[in-house]
Amino acid sequence: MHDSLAYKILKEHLVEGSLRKGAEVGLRIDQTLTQDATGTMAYLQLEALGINRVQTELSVSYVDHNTLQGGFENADDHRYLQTAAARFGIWFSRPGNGICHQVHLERFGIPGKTLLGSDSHTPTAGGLGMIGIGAGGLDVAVAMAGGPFYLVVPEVLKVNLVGQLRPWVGAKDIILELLRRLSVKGGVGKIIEYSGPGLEGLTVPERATITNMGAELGATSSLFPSDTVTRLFLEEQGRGNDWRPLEADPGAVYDGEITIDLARLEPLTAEPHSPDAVRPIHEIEPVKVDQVAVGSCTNGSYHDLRLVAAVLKGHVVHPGVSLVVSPGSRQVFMTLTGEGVIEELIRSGARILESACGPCIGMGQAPPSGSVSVRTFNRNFPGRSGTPDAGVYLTGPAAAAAAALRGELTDPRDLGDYPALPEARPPVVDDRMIIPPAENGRDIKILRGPNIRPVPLNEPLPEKTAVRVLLVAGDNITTDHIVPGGARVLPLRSNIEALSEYVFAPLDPGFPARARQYGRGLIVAGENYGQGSSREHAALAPMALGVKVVLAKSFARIHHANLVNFGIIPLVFCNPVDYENLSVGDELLLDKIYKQLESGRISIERAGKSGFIEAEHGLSSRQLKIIKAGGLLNYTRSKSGKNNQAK
Ligand code: MIC
Ligand code: SF4
Repeated sequence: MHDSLAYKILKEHLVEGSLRKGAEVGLRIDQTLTQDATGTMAYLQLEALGINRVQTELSVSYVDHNTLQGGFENADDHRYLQTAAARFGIWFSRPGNGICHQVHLERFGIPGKTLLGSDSHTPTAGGLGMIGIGAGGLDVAVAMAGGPFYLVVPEVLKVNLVGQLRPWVGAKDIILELLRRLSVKGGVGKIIEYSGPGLEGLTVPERATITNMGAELGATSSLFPSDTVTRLFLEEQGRGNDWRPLEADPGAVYDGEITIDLARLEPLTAEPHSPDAVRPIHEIEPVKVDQVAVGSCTNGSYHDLRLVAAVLKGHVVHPGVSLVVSPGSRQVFMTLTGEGVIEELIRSGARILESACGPCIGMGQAPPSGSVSVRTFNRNFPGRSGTPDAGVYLTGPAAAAAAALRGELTDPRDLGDYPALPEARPPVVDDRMIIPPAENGRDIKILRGPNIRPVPLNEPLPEKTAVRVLLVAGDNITTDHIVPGGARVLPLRSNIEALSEYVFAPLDPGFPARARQYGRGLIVAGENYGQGSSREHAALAPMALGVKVVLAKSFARIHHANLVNFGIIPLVFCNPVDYENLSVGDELLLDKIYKQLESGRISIERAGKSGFIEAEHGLSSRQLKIIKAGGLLNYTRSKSGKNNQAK
């Protein structure tokens, strides 16, 4: 056999279909994770599936996104999640315990296993040699109920790392280099597998920085082998028994190969407003910086934060800069506290936040109007920081610290010698903020607040319908455009009706009113529609506004699956020039839809105009059944004979 590591793990988990590139397969999922912003919908749907206890080896519910409690909504959601976890046999990581991906890496990830998470950065776990995949909450609910996860078999791209990083250059620069070369679409339909002599020098948290941002490449997953570095990491976590060595077969066959010479990398940054707008920092004209934010699931590790502290040591941040630091987990926080690093950061003027996503998703710390924020995070989409006209630069921790010191975007090499860091301490392992599942949850009452509303269901697909064009959007539309984050909108994640008022708010605030006025609607979009997060709300909320079809040049994987799950037909232009001929308000007719869907192609008639728009869908027969039923919940319930409305 000449299998890549990715295919070896996939083969071990195959329950339906055969591992042929482009075919749909069903995979057994060993572990799941959810976070609070997507978790409430996931567990409402799990309830609707009518199971008693999760069927996975391990499922964890994290609270890390909606941690500012400006009203009752987020706190009610946390209480709902805690009681739902107890009811269904799920581990519960309490608010304050850290960001799901960081905590999962530390406490639960196991090489060779599969992890499905209702968060697009679930592939972070690939730093440990496991296949982590991001998905919508409903797919995760189905996996918790013991169902397979369906996936189009990806290609495997090998990234060969050679040479050694130079001082001041870090793991973030490796993944930014890949984004520079491949773009935010470059990983679509691919698993990225790292190998080569450069691996040895990368710790598990550094590897996790790289696998984390594979999501920004659009990749299905990213994967490192499980080697001695992995073993040492797990041993430090007191989990040496979870280790098993894993690597690709000798002579493994790949669909493509890229080599990165680590010794040639320089400190890089992604300029506003896309993670692939990457340039070497030293080539950029001076940029005044107003805010620096360190943390997130990309760079919130012990090593990242102590490097920032070491660079700042003995200085106070530039008077024009507000520096905010959020440790990725309580473990990171406590280890740094024991070493005195948190005190050093405070001395240097850092504002210490709790271990959570915080500013990364606009949950507080929105920067000033028209300002520049330098962040060690993974996304810099417009408006995501909470300030519509702010510009976010993504960097590694060294460059973030340099910007905090100098008040302008700075190549950290300009600071002189790399700081001497004391020997790293072992992590403080303390799981008391993680509540294990109850033996028997049957009698546990799930507590719901008034903002937690039933999941809306779609109508079954009609045979014939007229729809009107609601929006003509460009390329690379993100889920942050469709359903924005931020402290104002995120608390509405459990209430789709209220949330739908914000659909496309950053692009076109008139969208919800127009959708209601038009009735059934269609969205026209360019390439890579729905890139970014896994939030199924970006399908659910438009569905609630009557969107029936999205007609695009191409789709991002997770969003495409979410559209199908909620009965919205994702169609692709056969002839992309048709995109130019569509305008808001155009009326389109879809007739004999069932028959047309079976054929794989659909002709859409333009009311009052001659000629048809030809589109195709590439959906599997399983997906077609879901679309016809008006979504996966309807489909699953009709199969099991349960037809009452989801509660
Ligand atoms: C994100 O980084 O965009 C999020 C917030 O973590 C999302 C999940 C969500 O929208 O709740 C993601 O990446 O999937
Ligand atoms: Fe949280 Fe940001 Fe990571 Fe999303 S990308 S999980 S918001 S830290």
